[in-house]
Amino acid sequence: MQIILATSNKGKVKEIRSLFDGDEVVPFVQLLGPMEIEENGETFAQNALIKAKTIFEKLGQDDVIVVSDDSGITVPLLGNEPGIYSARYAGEGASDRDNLMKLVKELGKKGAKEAPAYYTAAIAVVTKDTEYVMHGWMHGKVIDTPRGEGGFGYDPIFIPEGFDKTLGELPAETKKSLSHRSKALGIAKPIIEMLKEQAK
Ligand code: ITT
Repeated sequence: MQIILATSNKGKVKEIRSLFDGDEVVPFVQLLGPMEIEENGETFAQNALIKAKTIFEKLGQDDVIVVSDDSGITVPLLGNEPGIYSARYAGEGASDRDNLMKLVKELGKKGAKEAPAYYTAAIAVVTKDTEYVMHGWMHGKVIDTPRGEGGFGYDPIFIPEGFDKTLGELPAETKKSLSHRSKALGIAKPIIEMLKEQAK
């Protein structure tokens, strides 16, 4: 059974692929072309399900497993912003850099050079018969000066708990061993294996 990724985010595709050795994992754009999906849910879980179910329906095939990821960063000092709005914190169509700089600006308004923060990932798994959502979290802090080029999104200002470097500076393998996405996918993988077995 083919696993289709319901995401257009290249950073996510790279990380998710690195966690699925051997499995055939195909980003939906390769089959359907570019597509905007309206994410009007109120939680990460709702938005992950919206994305996976939309792609499942558009594909119109029963023999696929669709996997989606809705994720973001939450900063309690900023009233839990940007949370589910992480991709559009600086406005619709904002780039990763715009969003990161908006967060830096908001920290500045509070007179903070750093603040506790955490990433959340909701991974949805959808087939013709079932749907699942798994969550993972990574705690740490955000800082007011971007450092490093690795990762994507807010990674250059995020320092995971127990480290003194940002995810922009740390090796991809370190992020893989700690991340919200890896944790949620760690639960999703055996479920996907079970669904594949059931389909045989
Ligand atoms: P899809 O909906 O196509 O999956 P998206 O980028 O719009 O792509 P989201 O709506 O889930 O995805 O938004 C996630 C936002 O949170 C986005 O701005 C990311 O940069 C940020 N984000 C999520 N996980 C991250 C991570 O591991 N490292 C850095 N930033 C992350």
